[in-house]
Amino acid sequence: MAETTTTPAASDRGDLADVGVTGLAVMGRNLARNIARHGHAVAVHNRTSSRVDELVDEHGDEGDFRPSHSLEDFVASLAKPRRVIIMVKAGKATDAVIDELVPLLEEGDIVVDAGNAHFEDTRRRERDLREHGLHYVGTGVSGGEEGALEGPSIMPGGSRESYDALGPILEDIAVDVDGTPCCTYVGPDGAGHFVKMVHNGIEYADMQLIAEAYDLLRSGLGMEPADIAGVFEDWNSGDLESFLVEITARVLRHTDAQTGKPFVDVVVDQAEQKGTGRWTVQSALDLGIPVTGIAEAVFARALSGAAGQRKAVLDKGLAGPSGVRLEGEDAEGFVDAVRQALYASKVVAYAQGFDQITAASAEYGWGVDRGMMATIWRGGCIIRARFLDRIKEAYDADEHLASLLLDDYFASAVDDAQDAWRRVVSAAVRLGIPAPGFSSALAYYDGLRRDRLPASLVQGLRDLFGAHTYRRVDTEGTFHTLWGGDLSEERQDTADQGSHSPH
Ligand code: NBP
Repeated sequence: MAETTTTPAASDRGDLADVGVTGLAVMGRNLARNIARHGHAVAVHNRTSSRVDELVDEHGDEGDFRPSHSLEDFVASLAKPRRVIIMVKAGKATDAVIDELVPLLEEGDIVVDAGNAHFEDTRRRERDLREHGLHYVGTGVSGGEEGALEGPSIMPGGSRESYDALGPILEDIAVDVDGTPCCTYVGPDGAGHFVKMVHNGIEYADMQLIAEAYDLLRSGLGMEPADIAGVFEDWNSGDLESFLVEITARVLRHTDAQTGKPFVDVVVDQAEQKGTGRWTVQSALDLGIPVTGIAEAVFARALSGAAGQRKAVLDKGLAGPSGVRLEGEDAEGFVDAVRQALYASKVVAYAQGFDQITAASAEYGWGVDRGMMATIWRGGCIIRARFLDRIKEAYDADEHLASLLLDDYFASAVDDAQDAWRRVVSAAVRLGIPAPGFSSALAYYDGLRRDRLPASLVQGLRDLFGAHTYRRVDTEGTFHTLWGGDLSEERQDTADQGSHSPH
């Protein structure tokens, strides 16, 4: 990691701090330590003062910390333009801190929100602060508490000018992969938080696919968790090499000390969520981008959490295969087929996530460089993976690539995997093992490559019941058939589409 920065040392600037962090819970505290460890003087503040003292008491020897017990002192201790990183609970707390900060700042100062804000909140805050002559930098930070300390992946939005002043410090503290920091300017206003949100959505999809692979091996082949751990370890030395595959092996190998059972068998099977996956899907619905992998992952968590409903169904019993396993020829090579299905489904989930970034970038005028996003996700963050190098190469080769699935490498990787993928999805259906991620990814792939889709029938139905009109394959224009009359067709050049019922 580079130790150099364009920022003059604090001592050269009247002994003022280079940057400040307010909000010293687990993330802010570790981020401040990371900044200090890289030789930057960092002012630290927290609403509850004891956190400031704890940080300095426990880690004061790691670098140059400037503790403040009031926001006024905190702001006064910063060199200009002031760089203030807010690391508090996303939502109202962020607004509260901004409201307190703004009157203390001067034109040209930079306010960084490094929490997990919704990108629309970031857009609103950026607009508001711009009116005060302040730069507002909504920044995605990935990697959890360990990443914040050791080197996260950082996704800053906001003005280019603010990045010029802030980027060197952020690039210093970000993790470095092959000599490149996992931090780059993402784009104006909400771009950084948007990209972080989609990153989290992809993380949901990735984890769901991994969970399905585990379930298929366990329920379909009767393998034990420790043996499946070995399979994931093996997979981690190939194309699937990634942080999530690596930690899957660790979790599956873990035995509960109290009971001696596999750890996964003593954990309640209800996955929780903090909301960024749901936000990703909500945004995708608004943008009209099918992110089926992420959506299935969010819904699978919701289904797992529907405890009362699941118990009622279990008590009554619903018909379907259960406890059936693959045997003989059916079981042969199934482990490797699951590996291939996982890889192909993962390609689809990432392709969809990048489609969403593409659509939002066009909608909001962000100009996001997709290859650079793959680059800065290679380290620090939860979805770090070998695979991201391939995505970067794909966008480097064609910056206008319409879908990752069209890149030569991914097209042939999915082609190679598709027999296995179909075999795994068929087996899941036959055995009654839910594999929504695998099967929806395959359905998406098949939908995308179809010459004709049954959407033409949907259009016909919409025209019949709602006079929503349709276009023809052979003529320009918009048409409506007189379904209640003589079935003749009318051209509707000024068609009032959707005026009858909103379907
Ligand atoms: P939390 O999300 O638990 O927030 C606690 C911090 O917010 C404390 O410093 C607290 O001050 C402060 N705070 C609150 Br709550 N209300 C406040 C208010 N009205 N005014 C001023 N300060 C207020 O902390 P975290 O887990 O460190 O996460 C920080 C941000 O980073 C969040 O946005 C989170 O989503 C994001 N993030 C977290 C992770 C992770 O792995 N935890 C990963 C990536 C991003 P107090 O000490 O006085 O109560």
